[in-house]
Amino acid sequence: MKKLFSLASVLLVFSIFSSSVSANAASCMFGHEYIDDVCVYLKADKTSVSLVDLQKGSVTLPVKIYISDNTKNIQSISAAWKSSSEYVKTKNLKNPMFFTDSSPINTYSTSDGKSFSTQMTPFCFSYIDDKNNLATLPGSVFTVPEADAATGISADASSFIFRIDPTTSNPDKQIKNNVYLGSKSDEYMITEFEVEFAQNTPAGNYTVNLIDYTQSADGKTHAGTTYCNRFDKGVFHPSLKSVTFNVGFNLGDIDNSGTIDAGDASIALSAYSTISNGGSSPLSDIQTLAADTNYDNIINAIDASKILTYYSQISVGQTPSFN
Ligand SMILES: [Ca+2]
Ligand SMILES: [Ca+2]
Repeated sequence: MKKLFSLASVLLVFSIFSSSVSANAASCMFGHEYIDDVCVYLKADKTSVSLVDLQKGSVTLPVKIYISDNTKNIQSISAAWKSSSEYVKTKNLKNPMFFTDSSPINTYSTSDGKSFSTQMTPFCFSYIDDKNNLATLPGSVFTVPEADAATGISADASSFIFRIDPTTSNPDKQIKNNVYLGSKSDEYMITEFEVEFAQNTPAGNYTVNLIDYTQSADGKTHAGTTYCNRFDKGVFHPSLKSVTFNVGFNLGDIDNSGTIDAGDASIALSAYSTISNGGSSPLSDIQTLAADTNYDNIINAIDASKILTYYSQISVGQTPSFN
């Protein structure tokens, strides 16, 4: 691990995160490291869009951003994402810390049995104070573009930064060992946005990708999804997990019966057998999309196995996902 303790870099990191969102792009000029201890991922409860629904107009689905963090040393995190499809727009990014005097006070409980009240959206970088109210770690959320002052929402969703304020009076407690809301870092999201599918979206797979670190042609670097910790001031690259939506079919439900079960696994295996013996695929284009559960454009035993696993998890009351 490269240690970057020079005063210059320390000051530079501080000034960048203290100034503005757009300046964050410059933070990549010093020290980058890819590690697996942190994963930033996108998750949607609903990942399929029916063509019947699209006939009535555009369809919007919520997406949440989570962080799985084994380091507990994160001081700031930036995430950026995009869809490469002209039919898919990301919008309505929420600042989870935003509320107004008229925002309702809601009560929630964590998986470890604590309850709390808040006018904010419960999110991972927050904690329950001694009055059982939700409080945020001393820090700020920056959304790009800037959130509307009246709603806390950015109309176009493309990226955000959450930064824990390093000037807090009690930085050790807050930063050296981040206490996430709930029992783990991803019990609660960082924040959320929406994905809108245009009315004329054709059947197919559509991925909203978290953007990794990129380097431009002129050699200047740009931050994508990165984080900094409090100790060596490097910029780290978490592993990323994007989310794929299925338009016009339900992944795994090859026979379009409305359920994913052993029959679908059997169809995938049978198609694989036919294809591998030199025959042409018995599956329609839509069925092929539904059968390719790992998105590698091949229908084989892996897909059948994933469908069976999904079915067995559903059967015992779990909520599995192919994503
Ligand atoms: Ca089925
Ligand atoms: Ca496959």
